[in-house]
Amino acid sequence: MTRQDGPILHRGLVLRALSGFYTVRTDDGDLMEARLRGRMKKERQASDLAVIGDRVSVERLTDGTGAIAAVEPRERRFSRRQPGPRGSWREDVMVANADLVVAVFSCDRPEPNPRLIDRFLVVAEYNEVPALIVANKTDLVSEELAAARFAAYEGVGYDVIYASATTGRGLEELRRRLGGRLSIVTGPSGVGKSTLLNALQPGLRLATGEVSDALNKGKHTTTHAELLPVEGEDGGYVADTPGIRELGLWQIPATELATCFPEFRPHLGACGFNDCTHLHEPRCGLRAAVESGAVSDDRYDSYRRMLTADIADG
Ligand SMILES: Nc1nc2c(ncn2[C@@H]2O[C@H](COP(=O)(O)OP(=O)(O)OP(=O)(O)O)[C@@H](O)[C@H]2O)c(=O)[nH]1
Ligand SMILES: [Mg+2]
Ligand SMILES: [Zn+2]
Repeated sequence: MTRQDGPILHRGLVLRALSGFYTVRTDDGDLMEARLRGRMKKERQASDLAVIGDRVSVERLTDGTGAIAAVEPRERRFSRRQPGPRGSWREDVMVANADLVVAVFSCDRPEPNPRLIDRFLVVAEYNEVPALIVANKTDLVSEELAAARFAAYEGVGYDVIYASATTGRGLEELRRRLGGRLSIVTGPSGVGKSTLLNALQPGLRLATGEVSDALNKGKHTTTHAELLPVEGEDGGYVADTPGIRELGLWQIPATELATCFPEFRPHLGACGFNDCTHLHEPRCGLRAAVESGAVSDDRYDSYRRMLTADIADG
């Protein structure tokens, strides 16, 4: 609580942000419904307004609601590129100050798409937020098939939790990872993000939805992102988020995009050109690594597609 010639300001955390209305949990533990002060709305760009995970200063008004007077600078953010009209795009900050991205995919129903997994990992790397993969619905497939779909990511250094919200597999490990952190749970629709969180904390009662039989896709049951307190002595917050259809990438230059694939890094110094795009230049260290099998064809293919798609729509 601070007094700055006038109103008493409480510090707090934005748990929910919905069309101009924010739910703020103050450091004293109160929940407050708040709006931005008029002056702030004018000063800040639309993309820059408060998002979940933001630390804010809020004034309590006489009717009990709050007015957000300031948003503290973000230490980190997890954001993607959102397409706008006529080829324009803007930054969509999904959560501020996240220190873990939990990328959930299912072993089946829906089947995981390796190109999309790689996009999630690249966005996490680009935002400099550590990523953890959850391979959910292991109850639907054999161990061999689950490993065939996810073991390659362990090979390049990501932790993979093999889980099932149905049998409880992997839940203790997931609980341990969430404690004391601000995490975002993200991934396609229907993979079981909300079901996993309900299994961890039954009191949450988050809405969940069947996967369509005809399309083998989720039905976008979760419609807005929300930070939920993590039970347990370590505390922490976890954001359940709506399923993502496409994950827009920034126009990441080739040299930077390649470093967003951690296993590429040791090979990049061997390229003949400093600004090698690793697509067609001679003496390319990355392509040599792909040819020798040190780097997987699949991951290189993801890199190539991300780079060329970005050039095409840029
Ligand atoms: N067999 C099986 N089904 C699961 C598991 N986890 C979730 N499901 C089912 O998958 C369907 C989708 O689950 P949700 O939790 O709604 O998925 P979501 O990822 O939150 O989806 P959106 O909110 O649409 O993004 C539901 O029918 C769940 O019962 C699991 O481990 N095994
Ligand atoms: Mg959901
Ligand atoms: Zn190269």
